[in-house]
Amino acid sequence: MPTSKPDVVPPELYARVQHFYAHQMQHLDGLRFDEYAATFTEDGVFQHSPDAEPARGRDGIVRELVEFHRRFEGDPVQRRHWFNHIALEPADDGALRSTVYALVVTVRPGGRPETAPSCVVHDVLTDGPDGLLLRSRRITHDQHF
Ligand code: SDN
Repeated sequence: MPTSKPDVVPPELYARVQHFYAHQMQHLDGLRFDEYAATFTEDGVFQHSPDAEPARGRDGIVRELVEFHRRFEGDPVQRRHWFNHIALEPADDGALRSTVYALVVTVRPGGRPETAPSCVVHDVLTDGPDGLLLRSRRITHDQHF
């Protein structure tokens, strides 16, 4: 008789995390930065690139995303962040560690999709009265290794 492994995440929680990511990344790709930032805790930390300073708090996250996206001003680009291989592990303090593969796909009108960067997302999620929220997100880029 197999014993239940303590590190196995219940399927319902796994599905909630997928649902959370789907809405969150559609906010980002739709340039709804306030909504994206609201998926973090009030004191959440977000580092989208190894060479960027971590942004702290929801206002700081919005400021960082507005600043980052200035490079696309006047450029009719659609970026989409594709998540796959969501690996969840319960942390000792009740939080949830999530490690995810992510590809950023870029398309311009009439153009072909370009895929870059290829990333790994290192998240810490909390599950409380407001549902799932990100305590921290750190993104590593494969070209830096
Ligand atoms: O929020 C993310 C991001 C993200 O915000 C990214 C940004 O620029 C703003 C979740 C998962 C992955 C990512 C990846 C990136 C890539 C990063 C740098 C770039 O596109 O050059």
